[in-house]
Amino acid sequence: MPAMTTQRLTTISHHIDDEQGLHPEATGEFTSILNDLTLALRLISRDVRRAGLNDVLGLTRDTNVHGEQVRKLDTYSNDVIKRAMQRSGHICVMASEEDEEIVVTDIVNNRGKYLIVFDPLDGSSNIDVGVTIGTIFSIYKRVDLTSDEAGSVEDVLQPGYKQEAAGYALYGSSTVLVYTTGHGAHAFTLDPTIGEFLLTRENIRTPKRGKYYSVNEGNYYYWSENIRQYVDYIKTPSKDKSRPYSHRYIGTAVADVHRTIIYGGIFMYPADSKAPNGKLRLVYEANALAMIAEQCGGRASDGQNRILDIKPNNIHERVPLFLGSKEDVFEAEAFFMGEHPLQQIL
Ligand code: AHM
Ligand code: MG
Repeated sequence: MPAMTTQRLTTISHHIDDEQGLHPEATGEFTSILNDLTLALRLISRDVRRAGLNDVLGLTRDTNVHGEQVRKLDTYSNDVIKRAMQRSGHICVMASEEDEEIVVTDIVNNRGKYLIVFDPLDGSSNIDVGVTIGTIFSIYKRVDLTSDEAGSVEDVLQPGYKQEAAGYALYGSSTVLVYTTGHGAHAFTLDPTIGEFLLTRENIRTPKRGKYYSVNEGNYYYWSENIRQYVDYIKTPSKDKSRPYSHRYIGTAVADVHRTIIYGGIFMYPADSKAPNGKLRLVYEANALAMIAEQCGGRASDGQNRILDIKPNNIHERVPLFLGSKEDVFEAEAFFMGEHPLQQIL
């Protein structure tokens, strides 16, 4: 007899409907947006799974707004999400890592109350080598719900605490979708034979403290002294054996964050002398990951401030990120601010 892998069979559509039931005022618009998005994620997953067999590997001739060469799968994923999100008429504007400017949806007399921001294919450097990549998204309500004007950049530049929903898809050993609407974060695994995301982890909880740290240690030389001290500290054996931490780093934020929220520990991309604001983008990477982390009982900060409280000024702005188990992130913040008691004697 095959082993039972899910306690009760709940598809993502069932789950989205159940969540809608928590909001008696809901009109179904939000549900329809989430369903369109999961269609896009299934299409991207299908092409990621066949990468190498189809013509999606390698570079296009373009460079993106960040000066990076654009890969074919980046462009494909960006197009799929934009096409899927135009369907319902409920999205008024979008912003993507791959588009320099906002994308106003092209639907006459139907402006939509919602907007979506996304990184269509996170972990681009891992695409061509069969290593886990992902998609990150956040959904907001527009600032003025009574407006019949087109969506604008002001709608996109809302602080992360205003997210109505956020999540990511991870194209790894299986395709996993984690999403939240502010009532816990839940993971679904795609069964490719039936094309459905099935609930596999309800209400994920991150341990208060972990044993893993995840950071690009190749940047050690460029970090501030405080960050170096923190990383030295978590690598130094302690009498109670709570340290050293083990190191894990994939180089795809979605994958490193997913492991961190499930197993605990800390993921960070701090500022350094080459990248004074870190590398990750606030609007379509850090905010969604931060909302998921908080919904799992973890913490996400820029070293001092809660990520979700930061008001973005630019759709592509970068932010340092410290995310994971609450105690680990608090400890990293203490080092970052030069306030950790051990810092004086290190
Ligand atoms: P991308 O969106 O262009 O793929 O860049 C973001 C990625 C993150 O997924 C990851 O955490 C980071 O860049 C890795 O950067 P580095 O190679 O500097 O460690
Ligand atoms: Mg990215």
